Amino acid sequence: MPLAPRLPAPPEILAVLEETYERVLRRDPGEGEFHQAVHEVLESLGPVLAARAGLGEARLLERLLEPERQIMFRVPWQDDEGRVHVNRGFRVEFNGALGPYKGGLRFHPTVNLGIVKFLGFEQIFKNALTGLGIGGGKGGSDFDPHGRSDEEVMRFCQSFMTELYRHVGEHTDVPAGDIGVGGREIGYLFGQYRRVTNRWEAGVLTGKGMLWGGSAGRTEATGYGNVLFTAEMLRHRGEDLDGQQIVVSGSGNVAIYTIEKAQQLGANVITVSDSGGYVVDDKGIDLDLLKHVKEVDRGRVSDYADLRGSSARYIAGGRVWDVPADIALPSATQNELDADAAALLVRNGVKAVSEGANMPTTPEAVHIFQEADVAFGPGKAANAGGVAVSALEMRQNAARAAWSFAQVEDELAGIMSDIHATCYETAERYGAPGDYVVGANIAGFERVAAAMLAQGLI
Ligand code: NDP
Ligand code: 2IT
Repeated sequence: MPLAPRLPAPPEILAVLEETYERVLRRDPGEGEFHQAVHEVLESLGPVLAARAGLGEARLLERLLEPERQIMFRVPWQDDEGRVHVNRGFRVEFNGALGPYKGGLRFHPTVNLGIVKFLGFEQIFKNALTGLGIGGGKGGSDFDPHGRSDEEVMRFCQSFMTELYRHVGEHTDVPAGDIGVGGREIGYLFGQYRRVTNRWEAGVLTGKGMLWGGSAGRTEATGYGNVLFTAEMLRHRGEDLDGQQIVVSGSGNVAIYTIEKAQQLGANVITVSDSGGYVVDDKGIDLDLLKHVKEVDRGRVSDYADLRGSSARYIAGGRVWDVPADIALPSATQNELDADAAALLVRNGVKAVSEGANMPTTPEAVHIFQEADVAFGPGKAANAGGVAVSALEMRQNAARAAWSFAQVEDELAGIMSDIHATCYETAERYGAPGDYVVGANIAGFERVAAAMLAQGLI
């Protein structure tokens, strides 16, 4: 896809952006999601490069697009029947200019180097926007935890950490959860790190249990943060969440706590989904039931529909975007909301779309929303609450302190409001009022670029 710059810039700058993108396509073939994430950022950067000629001489874009370090390793493990499996492990330490590499681990069969690089690249800008001194990284494995026993997941995590421990550390690289990695997996990973290093190094992972160094509010942070970001976007348009009808996709960590905060603020959330299909609940999602099905039983949204009674219907294979709503909060995975879905949401009167997941909206769909003047919150701003509270967890670990839930929630609200203001003001400054995509990309880039230039050619 050719670049379609979002902002005007001199032809020689646009040529540099084109060349940079071509180079990525040539040097990193087959990494479609990474290309997509790079494409979106480059489209925003024209005027920034034009204003600062030194960036070109420093080859800053080329350096930014080349991870500082990429680690791939074998993860052998045995299932409960004694069969041997061999998975692939990844950690991409993308950019450490602002602090230790920070970003989650994803366990999902679709994980490959291109996916980890797209996620790590997004994380650089997201983490910069938090203002909390964290660099960008991401990791994971093509291991599929679905249907695996606790013992199998434990053996996998132990094998994964038996290699990963060499590369991580509280001052080096601090992983956390993402798809397929939650409190259970972080526990097994932390146990193995402690065992092989013989160190109590709480700050090496975030998302830990509350008894052993975890932060209050980390579980809730991503979903809560996205709802707070959505509320800020609405406030700038003279609206709030009270009484709004919301469709949420996914039914994991991000989706569940998105629903919780949206309900607290008076909204009516009527859908959840997983890779099998979706549920519409006319009475609004029963959160206690959803948490029981997903967090206790590790079940499916179809189980929720079975247990909920007549208000809920399960539609196998469908998508939540078919359900009319005021607000859509995609919270499952990348590219789950395409142009057809966006056009339908717009026809049905959607006012705001905010990304709980990373890159869930295709570029064509983003375009459709923005053309229709729908408030659009890009993930690198809207879902930054999770990694922000991870940084607060690191801060508590360094001080051997434990903050209350209320204190963390208060900090999170301040951080999300600051991120919103930064994106909003940056977009205005560059002549694109209301364009949070431009605001997030430029504001994130400016911080990382300034730190990279100050630290010299490394
Ligand atoms: P979980 O594993 O808790 O939940 C993931 C949910 O998304 C499940 O309902 C899952 O359904 C669904 N899903 C995953 N992959 C697919 C797919 N290929 N097609 C359809 N549905 C899918 O993950 P999280 O809630 O933690 O993460 C969700 C998204 O939010 C991801 O994009 C992640 O990168 C992003 N994110 C997460 C943060 C965090 O703190 N956890 C922070 C910021 C962003 P099924 O069980 O059927 O696979
Ligand atoms: O995408 C993300 O920001 C995360 N999965 C959370 C990363 C973290 O380090 O908490």
